[in-house]
Amino acid sequence: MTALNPDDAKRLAAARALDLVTPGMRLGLGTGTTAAHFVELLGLRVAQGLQVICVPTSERTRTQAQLFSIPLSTIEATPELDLTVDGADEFDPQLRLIKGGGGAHLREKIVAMASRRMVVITDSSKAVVTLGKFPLPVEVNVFGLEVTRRMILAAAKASGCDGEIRLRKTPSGHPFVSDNGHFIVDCFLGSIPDPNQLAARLVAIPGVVEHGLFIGIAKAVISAGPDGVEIFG
Ligand code: ABF
Repeated sequence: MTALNPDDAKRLAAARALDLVTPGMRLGLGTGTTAAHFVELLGLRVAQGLQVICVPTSERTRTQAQLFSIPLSTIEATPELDLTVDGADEFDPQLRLIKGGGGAHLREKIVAMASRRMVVITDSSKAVVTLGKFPLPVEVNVFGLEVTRRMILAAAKASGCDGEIRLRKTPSGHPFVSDNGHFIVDCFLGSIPDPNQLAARLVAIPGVVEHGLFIGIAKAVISAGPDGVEIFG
């Protein structure tokens, strides 16, 4: 038997999530390579006549969905969704997530929280016992960047984390700018012993627009790997 490579695993998880979609649903579409598999598979079903209306979580996903002629709406016009399917950078046994490696976590969180159900699709490499090996993304206001960065560092230390906070840059060396016009800093913490406490401290910082910890939001994680598909939650 050939081993499942990570991309096949992502597609398998996406295919499983597609089973949750029923005609007439209002869907949130995630961002990232795993979510892109879901969008593509959904597009094939739409071409066969499935009727859904979708809200994308990024301009990238909007463009991809348009290529597949998936009917789109905005979160303003469709503020209540039935299901959001999105990827993650890490998930722990309590289904707490780190998201935002793709820089889209603000819209992803708004869309997920507007949904009756948020389901995560991943390859099994994203499962961790303790969150934090993946750098935690925090979307920040451009004004006061250095002040905000220092406050994030202090919040991390007070929550038992140690590490570095770095401004995300593009390959050409410019600051990465999110779809919402903000910067992103990545918190290289190694381990986050108390994600709930860190999340509470981060939201209290004025320059923080949104952090990439998703706590109590995902209802299930569909994880695919060499041993097949596992569903948590
Ligand atoms: C989005 O895509 C993000 O929140 C997360 O950072 C990333 C996961 O990427 P991939 O599916 O490409 O591994 O869901």
